[in-house]
Amino acid sequence: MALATPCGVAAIAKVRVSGPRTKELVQEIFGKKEWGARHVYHSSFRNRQGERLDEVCWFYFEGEHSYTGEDSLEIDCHGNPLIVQKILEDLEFRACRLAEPGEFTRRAFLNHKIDLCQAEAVLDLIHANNEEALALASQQLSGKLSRKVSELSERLLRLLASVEMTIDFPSEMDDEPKDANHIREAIGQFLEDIRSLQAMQRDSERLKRGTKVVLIGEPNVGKSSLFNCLLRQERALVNAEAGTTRDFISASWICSGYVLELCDTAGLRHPESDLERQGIEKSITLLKEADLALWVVDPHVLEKFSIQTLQTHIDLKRVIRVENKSDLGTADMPRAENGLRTVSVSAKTGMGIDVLCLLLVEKIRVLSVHCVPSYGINERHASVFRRVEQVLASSLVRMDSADLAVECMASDLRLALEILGEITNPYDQEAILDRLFAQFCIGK
Ligand SMILES: Nc1nc2c(ncn2[C@@H]2O[C@H](COP(=O)(O)OP(=O)(O)O)[C@@H](O)[C@H]2O)c(=O)[nH]1
Ligand SMILES: [Mg+2]
Repeated sequence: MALATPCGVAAIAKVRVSGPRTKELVQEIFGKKEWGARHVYHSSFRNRQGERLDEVCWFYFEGEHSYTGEDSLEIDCHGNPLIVQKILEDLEFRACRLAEPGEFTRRAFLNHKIDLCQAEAVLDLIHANNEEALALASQQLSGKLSRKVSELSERLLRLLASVEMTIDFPSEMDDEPKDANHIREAIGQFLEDIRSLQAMQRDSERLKRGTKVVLIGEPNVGKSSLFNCLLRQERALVNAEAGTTRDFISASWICSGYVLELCDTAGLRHPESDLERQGIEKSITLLKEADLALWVVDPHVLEKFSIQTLQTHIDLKRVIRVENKSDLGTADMPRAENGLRTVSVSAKTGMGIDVLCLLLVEKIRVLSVHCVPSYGINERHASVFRRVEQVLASSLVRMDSADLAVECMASDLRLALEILGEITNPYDQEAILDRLFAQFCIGK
């Protein structure tokens, strides 16, 4: 049993119970002899002493039709933490145990309701903070990656069958070189496919953590002012004195539905103190890790920080040049050449901020369009693919140097198949399950 909704005051709180004794529990608590599965019932929840704890709605799910694959009960009570506590205490008296984090999903996996990459997708679905990540997690939960893996396994099985034919009926294989070529080609194609799956890991992870946008530029150009203006709150200190921002500050910012991580950094100049030097080093590190950078400049002041320096840290395609302080009038300073997207804004009056947001969204879309993975590949999947790749690539090399017996080829293919299966059904199950479900909340 567990509370499945967040702790705290809310309209409704949901308590979940799962396990073989659920039926007895429903009889005991609600005093019913018969009830239908997946129907809503309205009853008083009375504790063992007969004291009414709340008016609740409850649902019963039978065996394989439940989330966990076992008989389960969901109780919707009023969202008062005190009521929830009393209900949980009463259930404990009735010999229920509090669930571990992710235990409901773990049971769903153990009862074959979902496979492991679908269980991972449940976690991704709950934590997705942008549309693409949500769509990806939802597809994964419906079994998209699982289907891909079974298609890949099918291909390996077919290859194994043709290799085994060669072993069993060597005399009938009058066309042997053609057959070897076919196997070689099929393995080559297979390797290409799993390499492209591995390459989807980087973008899958960007989607999960959100796009990182870094404000970079010389001191006093108005980076912190822009940071506050975009977030619509006074988060960063703003001062006419140069070198105000020493440490970087980051905040979550939702821009046209995209969840971004916006970072304000220390201004780039020759540092006047050790502390400022450390701040500047951190700015450069952040710039290198950034998905996008807003290069803030004050066009009324001669620039010392050059575009060439910028280019050594980030691809200019990922940069927008923001000319700030436009409320002070147009400036005569030369604009950056090189086709950088430029926008004129005033962090003070808010002028041009809408255009900047549009440009930013356009950049994010470009990143999204070119970099939306078809499958959500996490580190565990990528490492399985890497191991499959190693086995098959070495097989191919030995096949080319003609020192690979067909029997060995067959055993390599069997090994690759076994490893591939770990995506949906891991070999070292307990350890992997413990690691995965520790990231879940209690009640999921
Ligand atoms: N007129 C004008 N002043 C600004 C604008 N943005 C920032 N400032 C001023 O420029 C100075 C430096 O701003 P700050 O945000 O601390 O710059 P940072 O060092 O780049 O973070 C402050 O005095 C701000 O009030 C703007 O759009 N227009
Ligand atoms: Mg600042």
